[in-house]
Amino acid sequence: MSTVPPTTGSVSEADYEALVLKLHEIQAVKFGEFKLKSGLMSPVYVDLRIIVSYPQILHRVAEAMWDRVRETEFDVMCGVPYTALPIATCMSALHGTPMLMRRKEVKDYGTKKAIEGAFTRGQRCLIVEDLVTSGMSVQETVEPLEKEGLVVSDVVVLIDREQGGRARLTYILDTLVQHSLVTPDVAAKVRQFIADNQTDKPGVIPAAAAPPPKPKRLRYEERAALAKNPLGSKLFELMARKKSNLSVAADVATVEEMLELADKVGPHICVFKTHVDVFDKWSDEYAAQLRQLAGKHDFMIFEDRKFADIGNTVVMQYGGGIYKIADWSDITNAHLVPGSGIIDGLKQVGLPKGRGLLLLAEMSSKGTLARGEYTEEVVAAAEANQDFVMGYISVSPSSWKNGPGSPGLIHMTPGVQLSAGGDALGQQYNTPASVIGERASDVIIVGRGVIKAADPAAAAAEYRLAGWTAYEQSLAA
Ligand code: 5BU
Repeated sequence: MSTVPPTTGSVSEADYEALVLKLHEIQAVKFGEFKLKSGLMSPVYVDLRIIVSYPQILHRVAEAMWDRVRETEFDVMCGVPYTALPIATCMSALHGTPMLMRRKEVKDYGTKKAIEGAFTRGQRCLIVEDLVTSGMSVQETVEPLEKEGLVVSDVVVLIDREQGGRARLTYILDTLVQHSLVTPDVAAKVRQFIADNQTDKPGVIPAAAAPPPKPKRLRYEERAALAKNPLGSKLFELMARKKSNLSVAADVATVEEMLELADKVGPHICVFKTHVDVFDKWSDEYAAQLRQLAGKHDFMIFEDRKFADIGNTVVMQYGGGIYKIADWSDITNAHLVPGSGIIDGLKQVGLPKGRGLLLLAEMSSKGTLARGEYTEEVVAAAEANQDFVMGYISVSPSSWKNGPGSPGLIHMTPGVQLSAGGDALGQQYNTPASVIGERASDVIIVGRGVIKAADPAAAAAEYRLAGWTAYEQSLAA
């Protein structure tokens, strides 16, 4: 009995069988004694480079692979150089999904780009590979893509040497034996070889198949116990108690509008975010009124001040001036551009008052420089200062080198609307499902999606449900 790869779409079992026969005919699959790159002697050799000379076979291969991913969601695709490049190009041209290319050697002149093509950070990328043996070349492609902020969602592979794939080597073997193109002796030898070198990988393998498996997502209440900053711990508890991971950004012009908004959306949010310097006026009295609403509706206040100066200056900016932010705002945030002195300065003022700090690890805006090694430095600083740093402003923590990091640190993500897109000044939006589910953030920060709605309370309820559903679903995944 042959092991038939399950079909879901337009490519039938007969099509697969015909494709195997064609691959054998053009010697893309050969039997004999071959030395693999790893040094291992193999009774079978697969070399798909030849398919560029057979456009009809290339077309069939592309369609067979597309068939495997038609249910998968991705925005762009990238072929692993070199053999899978024509396959990916063909899939792209046939189905209208844009393609990217990874340079094998990054040139030290010219544009120095590791990834060629048009893309935006946070887009989901499908990797196309012809043959997987160890996963090494896939991993070499995943890394530069993730460095550019792309989210590698899946990898589609034509032939998986190590079995378990939908287009398994064993399937190829069975088909060829049936057609008397391979003798049972050779087939037995190859089967033994596969059995001796077996691992289990499906035809569409998650990108995480090469790196270690993702740890299971913890509930907010479990994370409350792991947070080292007391306010961070309280925020996780509040979110679990209130069943909300929504923060509303109160970017309105007057204090009256801000207070009215806080009263309206208060029941639905965990955090109310302000830019105090956009309001028409400010006083201790308004601060007290906002705090009173925070108590009434059980939310925290986050002044999105984005401090960015030396320690000595931020001490004055945070604790003093007209705004006296540390007196009324539970949470504030800072860039790490000045170095870790900024954390020390803010900590001096905020820690005795029970406040918490978010470090800006990434930003939602187009062309942000907060990425790559900078983000890694921010992560190291946050991990090292967990007494005061409660978490991050982040966009795609799931694509960071070590994922979202310590579970006691919270991730809050701006640039959220119910449909993806952006504004005319570089803001980029992702959906709640993408931010919480795929990007592994914890809190969605929504401004105009709520405040510009005809009914901000109803809009907040809708975002709250979307954010919470995404969280519940990611726990179950
Ligand atoms: P919007 O109306 O949902 O686009 O508002 C987003 C809010 O989040 C707004 O107050 C910004 O200042 C804030 N924000 C952001 O959009 N992107 C960032 O990277 C950071 C803050 Br940090």
